[in-house]
Amino acid sequence: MTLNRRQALALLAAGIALPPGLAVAARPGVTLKEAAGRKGLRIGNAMAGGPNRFENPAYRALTARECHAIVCENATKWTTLQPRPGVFDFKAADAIFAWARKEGLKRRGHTLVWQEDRWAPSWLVNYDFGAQPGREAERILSDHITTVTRHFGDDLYSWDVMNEAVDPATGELRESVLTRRLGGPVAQIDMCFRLARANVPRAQLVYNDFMGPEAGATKHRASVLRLLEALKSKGTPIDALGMQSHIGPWSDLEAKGGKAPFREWRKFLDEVTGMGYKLVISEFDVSDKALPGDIARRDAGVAARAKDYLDVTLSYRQVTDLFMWGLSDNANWLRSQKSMAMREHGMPSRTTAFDDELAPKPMYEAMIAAFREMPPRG
Ligand code: 9MR
Repeated sequence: MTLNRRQALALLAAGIALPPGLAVAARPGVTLKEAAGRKGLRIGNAMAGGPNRFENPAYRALTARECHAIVCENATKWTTLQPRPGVFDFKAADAIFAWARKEGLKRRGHTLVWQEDRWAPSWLVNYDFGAQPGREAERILSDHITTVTRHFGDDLYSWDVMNEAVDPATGELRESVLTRRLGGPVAQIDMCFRLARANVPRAQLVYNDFMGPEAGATKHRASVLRLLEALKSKGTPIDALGMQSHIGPWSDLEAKGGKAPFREWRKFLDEVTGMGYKLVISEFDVSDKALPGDIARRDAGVAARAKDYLDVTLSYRQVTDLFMWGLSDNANWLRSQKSMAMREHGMPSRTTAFDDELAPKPMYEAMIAAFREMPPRG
């Protein structure tokens, strides 16, 4: 017989000694890292500052136990690294990466540029580009990418170079404070990748976006394909597409039933891999919005969504990495998102593989099952 950690702690708290021979399931039988590693898939987690995250030794230990790699959730964004023009601050990122190195975890960067002005530093959005705006924009972009990539050098094996360049509502490429001065989005995106390649020639360079399998993302997927094609014809040095994989709620998929609605997703992945790109699941979590409030049913729904998505997506051997956007429910961004997490029951969201006590949930079992069933990576 096995007790879970919570049951064992409850017995101990009640002063009841654990009977001899009774194992405490301090950890599940197999870790995500072991199960995925057997098939050549690298598992990662996004690490951010804060009490439920980097400041919690148990959460750090869970990450080291379950993962091969980490990415900084926020500490390597432009807003953090260059909060004022020409002033760089690497403190937060360096601390997270130093810990990861000590634990033997590999490290990746997110994101050199986040295209939407809303997520760019306000100094950049309000910048006076002067009499030669193109030249000044190029200087600023080059200074940021060069300084940041050189600071980390070969310590990071992979970088999101460009994040979310497509407007999902219109399917158009976003214009930004930089694209308008640098000959449009395609020219500016090309420039970002070339700057990255020139400075960290050994790093994997990734275009990262949140297009998903749902019907509502048809324009988004089409636009990402057009962008990847345009960049390929320019010879832009991109190695992989990052599929953020903030999945669910999929009312449109679930209403139709079964896995058939993944047809469009497969077509998309066929096209991306047909162009020679690798794939990275870069920010995995599962929204529990629109699932029942009852915890057992909600956890089962989240696990089922995870399994359906991973079965299809991991059937592509080109997926080399799977990064979770937080390992536990209280370390996931959806917990504080009123519009995207399930709030109508007034209950905290449950969107990841581990609960607030860091005990594994059905989504964790679903991930292990998906890893067992997927084909080995090349
Ligand atoms: O999870 C991140 C959250 O903590 C930040 O406040 C937010 C803004 O920097 O970014 C979140 O992460 C986003 C990621 O960088 C890009 N894809 C979408 C992620 C969730 O919004």
